[in-house]
Amino acid sequence: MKNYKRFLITAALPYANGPVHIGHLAGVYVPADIYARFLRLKNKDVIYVCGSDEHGVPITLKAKKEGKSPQEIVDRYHNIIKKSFEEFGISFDIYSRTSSKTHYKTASGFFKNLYEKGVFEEKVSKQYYDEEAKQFLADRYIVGTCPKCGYDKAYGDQCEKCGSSLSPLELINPVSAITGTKPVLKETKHWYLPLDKYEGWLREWILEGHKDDWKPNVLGQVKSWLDDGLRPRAVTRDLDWGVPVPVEGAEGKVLYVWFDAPIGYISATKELTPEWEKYWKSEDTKLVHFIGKDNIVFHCIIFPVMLKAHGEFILPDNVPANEFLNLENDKISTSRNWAVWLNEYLEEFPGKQDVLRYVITSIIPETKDSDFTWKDFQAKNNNELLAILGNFINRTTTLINKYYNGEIPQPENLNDDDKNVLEAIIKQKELVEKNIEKYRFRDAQLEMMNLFRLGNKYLTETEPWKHQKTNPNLTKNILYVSSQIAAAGAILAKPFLPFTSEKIFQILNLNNEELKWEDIKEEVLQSGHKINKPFLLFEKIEDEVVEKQINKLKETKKENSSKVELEKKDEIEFTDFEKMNLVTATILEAEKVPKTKKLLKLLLDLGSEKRTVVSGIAEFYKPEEIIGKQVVLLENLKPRKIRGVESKGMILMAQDAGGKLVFVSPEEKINNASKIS
Ligand code: B3M
Ligand code: ZN
Repeated sequence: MKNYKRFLITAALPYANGPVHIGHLAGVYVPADIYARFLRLKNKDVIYVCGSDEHGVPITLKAKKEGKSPQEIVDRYHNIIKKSFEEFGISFDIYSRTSSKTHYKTASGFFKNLYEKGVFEEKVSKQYYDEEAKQFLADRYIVGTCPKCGYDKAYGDQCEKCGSSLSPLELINPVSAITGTKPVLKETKHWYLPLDKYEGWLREWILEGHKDDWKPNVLGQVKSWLDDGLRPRAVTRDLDWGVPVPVEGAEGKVLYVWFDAPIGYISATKELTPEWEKYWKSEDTKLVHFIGKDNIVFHCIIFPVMLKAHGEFILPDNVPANEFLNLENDKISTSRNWAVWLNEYLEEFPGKQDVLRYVITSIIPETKDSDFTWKDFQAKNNNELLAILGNFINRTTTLINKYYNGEIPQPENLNDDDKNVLEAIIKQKELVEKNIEKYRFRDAQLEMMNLFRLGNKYLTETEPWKHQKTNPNLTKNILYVSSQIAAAGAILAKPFLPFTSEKIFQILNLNNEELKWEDIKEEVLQSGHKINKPFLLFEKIEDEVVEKQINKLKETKKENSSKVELEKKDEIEFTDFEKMNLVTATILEAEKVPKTKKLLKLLLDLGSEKRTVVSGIAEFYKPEEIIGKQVVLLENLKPRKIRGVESKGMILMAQDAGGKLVFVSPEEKINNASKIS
């Protein structure tokens, strides 16, 4: 591994079109924050930069919808987002924004540099145009059916269902997102970054050079992009919100948001320090981009190509992208309001930032999607933070105050057990360190907690309160050892639980600023050091409190369900309908498909034959409650193997916008195999 002199940590710039939620924290900002805090504790030269991404279609669309200017929208959300991050202790060295002057200059200069080097291809092509809005429709301004998976709300740049990256011309039945009208094709000129020319280099740099240190999910996505073949990508757009294209003949055109946004990392660094070049242009700097999985292509392919083409900048050493966080088993969604918003959390759980940080870190979607539930939140607060960490600090410091007037006792003849516990300080420190360096923050936090777990167990087993009268030296030894765990643990906890760590320092009468990673030793507190009186670090979270949150989400589900909007589809012929053989059938048997959450295997009575069908209804129906139910079957659907079971046909279900599924059944019993027409 390379020995770097300094670290430049970036976290994806959130779009300033809405507040941030727990998914953002878990995927990007908390892991990056742990990493940055850890490096600072190790006295490394490190900067952690971020800012609001204020361009792009989601912002202009929102502005249009609300009858505001894009600037008004980004001003509002930039401030909300910035405040939430501050309150959660996300320790950016700078939180900038892409509407800043510095950014305009930097992004513009970057484009010009590539332009003058002749990097871009200039092309006139036909693009979709909305004649009513008098505007070209790029990216999210255009919606249609995904050619890859058939999802009918795919955007011009991406299908959110299957993750494919798209171009507007690939969409089936495209319509304008502004007016809903069918667009026409019109010629326009744009500048393209020839990604295809960098394919060989990307393969070598990432798939060879980083095959052992980048995460498999990241390498996998990069490989599939490269295997698909890269194409030149337009980096300009016909829009009026963004950084103007700084060349002649480009009036009315701006830089593509994904061209300017990553340059935002550079602009933010410039705003932070006049020494910004030291971070961006020296091979001694380790650049790490923290992002979510939907941003992999931009950070592993497009931005590196831009940097490479420019030539003066370093490339990322790693891009530890995370998967997605779900909420109560359902995809987090802004439009369905299915999220825990940070600003709302803080109103309802004031002072409990570390609880959320802790729970979130324990479920960072490092290798696969993970799930946040309020029950788990409550359990981790009550059974871990309070019962282990809080309890240990409280017992240790209460006893030291009670027996020694707050002075750390002088140990004498520590026994093997005591020594083993002290040695664990070093062991746990190394484990935390190793995991953080490999971007395994869940395990790192677990090992931090294990030190407190060990301390708690040690106290419970040695029972110092029992020996105070009979063998006061024994009690002294135990409390000396415990106080070392408390102090070392407080430093160890600092990257994860900054607020709690600070409180423990206060109780221990230590200076938060002065203690560093190297101070995590067998002796952190000297005998005679005077500590303060303890106060509670965590409170029990009662059932009612989390039930309130769960009910709030249930209400959201209900509201979403009642908001069903008629979805329009293209006209079909009667003969199209006739192709479908819809018949009645009765469920004879039902069982769960092993190792799946959603699937039931059903045996159906079709009159003259029996049929096996696999149906994704297990979250809504229990096998035993649907036996005997008459349903409608699409009998002639091509058979499919689902989880090893051959499924012949499909049962008709109605589904509302909240995702709820119910059977479509005949109004009264009728013979099986009766035809539906
Ligand atoms: N604005 C965030 C997103 O896709 C996007 C990141 C930019 S990082 C340069 O949600
Ligand atoms: Zn798709």
